[in-house]
Amino acid sequence: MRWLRFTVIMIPVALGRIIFVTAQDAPAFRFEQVMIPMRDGVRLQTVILTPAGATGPLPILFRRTPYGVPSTGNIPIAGSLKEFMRDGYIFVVQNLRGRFQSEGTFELTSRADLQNPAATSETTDAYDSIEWLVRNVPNNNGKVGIFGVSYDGLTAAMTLLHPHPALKAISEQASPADQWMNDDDHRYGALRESYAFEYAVLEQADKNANTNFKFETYDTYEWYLKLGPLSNINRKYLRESIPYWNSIVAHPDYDAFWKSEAWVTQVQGATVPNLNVAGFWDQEDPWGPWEIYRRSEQRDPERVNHIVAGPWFHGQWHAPKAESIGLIPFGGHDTATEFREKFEAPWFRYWLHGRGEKFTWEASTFQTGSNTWHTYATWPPAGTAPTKLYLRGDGTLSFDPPSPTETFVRYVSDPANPVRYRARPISPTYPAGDWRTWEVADQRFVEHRPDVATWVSAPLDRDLTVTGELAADLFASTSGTDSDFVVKLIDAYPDDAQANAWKPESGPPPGEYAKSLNGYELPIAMEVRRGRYNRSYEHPQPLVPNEPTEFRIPLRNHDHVFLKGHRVMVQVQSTWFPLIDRNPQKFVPSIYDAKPDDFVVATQLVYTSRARPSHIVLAVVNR
Ligand code: PG9
Repeated sequence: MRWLRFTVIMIPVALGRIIFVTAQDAPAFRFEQVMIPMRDGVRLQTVILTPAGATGPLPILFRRTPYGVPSTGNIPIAGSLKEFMRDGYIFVVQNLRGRFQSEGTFELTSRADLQNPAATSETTDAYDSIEWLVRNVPNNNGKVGIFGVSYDGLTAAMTLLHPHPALKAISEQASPADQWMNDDDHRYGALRESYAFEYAVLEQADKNANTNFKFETYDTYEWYLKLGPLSNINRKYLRESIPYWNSIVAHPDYDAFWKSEAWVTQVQGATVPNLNVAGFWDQEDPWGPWEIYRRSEQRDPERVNHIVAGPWFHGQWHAPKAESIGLIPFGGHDTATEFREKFEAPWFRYWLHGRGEKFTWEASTFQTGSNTWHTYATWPPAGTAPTKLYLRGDGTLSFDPPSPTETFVRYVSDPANPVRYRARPISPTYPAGDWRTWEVADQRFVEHRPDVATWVSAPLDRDLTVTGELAADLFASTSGTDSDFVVKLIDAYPDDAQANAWKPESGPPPGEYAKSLNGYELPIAMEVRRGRYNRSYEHPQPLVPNEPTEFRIPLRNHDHVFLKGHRVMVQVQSTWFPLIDRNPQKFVPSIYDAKPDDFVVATQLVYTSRARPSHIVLAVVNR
């Protein structure tokens, strides 16, 4: 992205999200580095940035990260920092245990065993650090806020399990919540192969660095395909040197290991005011914030648990500006600045400075399609109705139920020729390239593959607004004994859509026709279901060959308007590579130990009849 290039100093907020700033002559902050002792004696490298010339006691804004802390107080003021500086905070940034100069071991874990007084976790490390900070940082006002995106957000979110009394507000942003169920590493047990592997290397290859795996080929699709079975990652490359990767392959199912990682299951209510933040096109952690929000809602008498969601890739709300994602414009809004000015800064201002208004809404979204901000008194909002959109035997989509005649759509899935998840060449995940925006990629690049089944509605005669949780209910069979089903819900733009984005008189820039929005197929929701886990996450079972089976596939929360004239589209496929590892399509005890011969071609049927009515459940507003 262009704004990457003219940056003088970068403060890593978390990988993929960076605050960009322009260096100033005089340091903006007084810089101090300390080693803060935890309850087990391990000391964590912590940087304290006090605004130069600050007068009066200030609250502390704390961020905990595995990615490295600033090394100077000469930090230019931009992004969130710009908005925060208007109110005044002492900023504290800490490396997690085992990262950079922090002592201890970085396990890349979100386990929190609060019953065991000897156990440490991100919950206890945050608690111990806040205790130290309020006692030792000069001129603090005794109030602490914690925030961050992704891993930094996880460390903020985990304070919910046992908040220090001085912790008055948090904002978890794109935090994962249960790494087997969703977000970075898996989707309901289906391994996110490229991400899980590349991220584990990034954070565990070198304590003092963020390490990008060196691929031998430019196109990682080719690399992962040539790799063959997943066991070759350790056999040929890592040789068991990356503990988190070893854990992943040792624990294919939802066992005690993953259940203890699922820290969110301990959340039973709102323990501290929390502003959850989610991106609708977050390519890493789209689910965690909603799950943290949902669990905190179980008990929130003071109404201090809120969610803000917008049209963003992972952490895009911290970019200097967010006026579009990929080719998709946001109707003239700079949604990043708007987010920070309307939500993030006022949030901490209210809870830490005691100024401004308490939020009275439950959820705020930047609704995609209509490009407008909305606030909701409840989530999902009143007035939405779960509405079934049926996949029909003739390739259409309709709100009318299908006929009783048994019909289906057939395709053949071959793990040797998997459907790519984005157009080749597929650059490595890190350092962030096309990865950030792949979730808005035009799906025409796979539409005519014979192993991608497509359904499409007639052009809409009026806007179709969907606000709330979406799902797919697929009736399907496979000739194999295990299989994946990937569902994509797509907004298919009309052929003249570009006129609405570029001014008609200017038209697309020369040579940019292929990049136009005309006929664009924009994914709104995408998810995968791994057949072996259809009945039980703990005890995978083979599918019965050719037996029609119901697969329920959650598609998460959304707020989108399919505009009049657009069409709704659904694609179903059985590979999504190398985002998701290949299912051998033959049941084996662990896919991670599958042998080359286990990978077989399978014939898939998606049923479209009244008895087996495959459909999408849309949360439709006032249709
Ligand atoms: N998505 C990254 C991550 C968070 C938590 C655990 C593992 C990975 C991140 O961007 O920080």
